[in-house]
Amino acid sequence: MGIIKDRFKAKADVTAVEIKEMLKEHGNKVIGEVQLSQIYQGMRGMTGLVTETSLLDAQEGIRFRGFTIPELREKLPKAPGGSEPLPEGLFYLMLIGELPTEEDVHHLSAVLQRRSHVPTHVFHTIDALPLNTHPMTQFVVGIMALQTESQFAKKYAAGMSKKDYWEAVFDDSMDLIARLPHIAAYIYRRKYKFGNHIQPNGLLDWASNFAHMLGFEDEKFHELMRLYMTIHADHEGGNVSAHTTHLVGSALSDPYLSFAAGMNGLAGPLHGLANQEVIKWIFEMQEELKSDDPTKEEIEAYVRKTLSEGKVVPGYGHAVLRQTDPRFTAQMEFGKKHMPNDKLVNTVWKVYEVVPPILESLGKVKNPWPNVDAHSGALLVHFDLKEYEYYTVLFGVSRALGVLASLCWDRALGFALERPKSVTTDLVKKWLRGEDNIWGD
Ligand code: HAX
Repeated sequence: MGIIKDRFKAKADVTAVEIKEMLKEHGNKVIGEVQLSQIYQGMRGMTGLVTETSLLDAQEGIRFRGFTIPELREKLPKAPGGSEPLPEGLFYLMLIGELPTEEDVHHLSAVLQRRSHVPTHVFHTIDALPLNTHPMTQFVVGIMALQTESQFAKKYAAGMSKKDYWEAVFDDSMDLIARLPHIAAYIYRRKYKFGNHIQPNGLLDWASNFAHMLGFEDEKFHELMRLYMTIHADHEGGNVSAHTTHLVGSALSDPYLSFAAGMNGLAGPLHGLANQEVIKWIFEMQEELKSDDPTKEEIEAYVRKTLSEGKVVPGYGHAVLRQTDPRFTAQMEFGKKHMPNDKLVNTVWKVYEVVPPILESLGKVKNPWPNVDAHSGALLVHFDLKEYEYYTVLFGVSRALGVLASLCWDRALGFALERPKSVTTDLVKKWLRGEDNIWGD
């Protein structure tokens, strides 16, 4: 077995024993309570999942295996001459639970390079779609076409022991992560660059090679991709893309099927698609105001207009976070370092000053602060990646690192088929009238 696979298995075996013992001793301990409103309103705050790779705190933001984003930017290995973390290092951390050495990260980059070949039928399948197909649809179709390569599906069909599930899921996950940048870049070049494709460069790290295949050679853009791929990778288990991947995986659907399902969730405007919505909203504002440098007063009026039309302000609010998203802050720091005078980036910062008090004044928005999607588009536009319908694909490539590391853990820990109980409103009404005691008194 490979070095990373051995280390992962050793860690997972220890955790599996710990969980078994914990459940033997404490399995019937009660965790919190569920209110009626929670089952009608998106299960907010209801603990119902175990996800080992990261944990979200409402005030502090995300921690990956205990490390905050500023800590990761400091501690994870960098590319030569670079100052942003290599996302391979974050994947290692999520998978193994320990910070990698530079050597570990080089090894992982090389493993991903070796596994990165994409069979031609995948590109042919994407080519069969009309050019105006949304990039996220093309991405999901590409992932589905790649499912022919699933080791898990082949081994399961041939008859695989339960104890070997984890290994096939591990191999599929590594293959998928290795191949996604090529598929994603192919979609970009197909849709926006007249099908003028760029071959991978085997000497580059995973994110840098992705930037290269997209057609961007500015080293600062490669740095941005390393940061982007790191900060978008994971946000604990309950968000739509992570939860969907986990849920579908629990039916023993292979990693290709599970990840494609998760990506369909990421493509929703309340989730990952918000990154395209933000920049679209700003472009529309610029057009309406006939200005590429709107004042705070002009932005305020535009925000109020958006709300009065019954729309959300994209990039603001969160189901769990109650502060400025540290992923927003990391991107703001990148902007201050590399492009402090960019007008669009400055508009994003002005929006940041204007929107929170307005949302707060509505009295119903639980979190008036920006999330990850409020910033990313402006940085991409700075480097001339203006095709905002493509942005969620970038998010999706990054998200693979977290949700697939989690899927490896799910199978290594033998997690069960997910199947919560649902009820009807009729039954709830009967319970409220005391005619049914489904939840006791
Ligand atoms: N603009 C206007 N109204 C907002 C709002 C915003 N940015 N955020 C929340 N609200 C409204 C909700 O629509 C809801 O209104 P109604 O009661 O009239 O339905 C009310 O405030 C309460 O919502 P909430 O409890 O604060 O927020 P939710 O947990 O229900 O939803 C969302 C969280 C992220 C979906 C929400 O804040 C939103 O729609 N934001 C804009 C879209 C966005 O940026 N999504 C990306 C989120 C991060 C992410 O997943 N990235 O991938």
